[in-house]
Amino acid sequence: MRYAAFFLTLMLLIRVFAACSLFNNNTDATTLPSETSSVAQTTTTATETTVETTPTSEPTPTPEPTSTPTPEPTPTPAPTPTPTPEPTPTPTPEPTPTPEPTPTPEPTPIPFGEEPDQAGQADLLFDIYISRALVDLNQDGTMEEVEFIAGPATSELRINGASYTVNLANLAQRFGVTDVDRDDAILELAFTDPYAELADSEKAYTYLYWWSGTQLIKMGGLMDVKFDGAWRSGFDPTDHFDGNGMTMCLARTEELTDVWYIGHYLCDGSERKIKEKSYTTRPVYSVDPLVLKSYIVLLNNIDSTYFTSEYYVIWDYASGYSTLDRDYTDSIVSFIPQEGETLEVIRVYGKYWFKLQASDGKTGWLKCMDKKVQGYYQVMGITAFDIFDGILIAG
Ligand SMILES: [Ca+2]
Ligand SMILES: [Ca+2]
Repeated sequence: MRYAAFFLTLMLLIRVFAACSLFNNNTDATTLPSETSSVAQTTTTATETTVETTPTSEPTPTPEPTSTPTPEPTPTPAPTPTPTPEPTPTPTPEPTPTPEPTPTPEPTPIPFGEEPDQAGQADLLFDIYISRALVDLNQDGTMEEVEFIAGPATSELRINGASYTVNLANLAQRFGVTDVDRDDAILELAFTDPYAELADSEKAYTYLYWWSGTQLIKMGGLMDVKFDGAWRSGFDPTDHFDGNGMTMCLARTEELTDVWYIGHYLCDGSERKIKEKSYTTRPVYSVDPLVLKSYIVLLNNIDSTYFTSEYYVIWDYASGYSTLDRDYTDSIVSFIPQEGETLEVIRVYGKYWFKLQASDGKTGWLKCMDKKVQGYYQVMGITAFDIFDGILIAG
């Protein structure tokens, strides 16, 4: 069998060789493919039948390399953009101003007025001068030249050269300019007593004046208002002026007994005289107590109506009021303190009204003018001395 196969193969090779030669020499190629084809078919058949082919083992596929997963890169955080600082603008240097030529100094006129000692506070004017002030007294926009010359009997005030007499003796060579009421077009002049060592019973005064344009008009005196010499350091104008028309100063009443208090005053009338405006206030110094010689009706209210004739029954010792209990009260009567009781002045209302307090705290008002207790004086003809012991008579 092996020889036969070899022989057949050899024969086949020969035929193939011969066919190739024929093909090379034959120009007519039309018939050859079919022959070649049949030979090829034959050969193929033979090969299939005779050749055991050792199956070629397929190459072992190269294992794909296990790919190590590339770690995903950790995203780098985007850097926060640093803001670019804005450039500081370089200031354009301003041109150095050309210095103005120094004017030839004119001779400075000597001012008429002094630089005042400004004793006022906030918007309260109180300027203190020794002798000369340049000030707009009538607030018309034009300054007045004011000159003050203190004298032993009277003093002189000159305003724009016109002379006025200040009819006060022994004033200090010093004066103030103030504004009692900011709402009127007037400034006031204040002349004052000279500094001195005073006894307790002596009080220095300051006197207010104003200028009408043609006249120098006196308004009145203010007790214990003083700003000359060593008094200046203790002087506070706000204690005495509120700038709204009111002046305030120490006051004294001796209508019943000796009582000191702070009085309030307003400008009154065309001449603007200061006039007391009554209000209820405490005495500033302690008042010696009064002792009743007989009972007295004290009132609930400050009201002068009760001294008219229709109320006379209240003040008549022969009336029913004399029989009422001490603690009796009605719309008019506060209480009826009795003989021997001690009463203290705890309030005043102006010069004439006094609020008295008994030792048990009960209080009531009476009116007294020139030691005449109102009501009792009109009806009974008696005075404060007939009703009270302990009235202090100022020396
Ligand atoms: Ca003026
Ligand atoms: Ca004024």
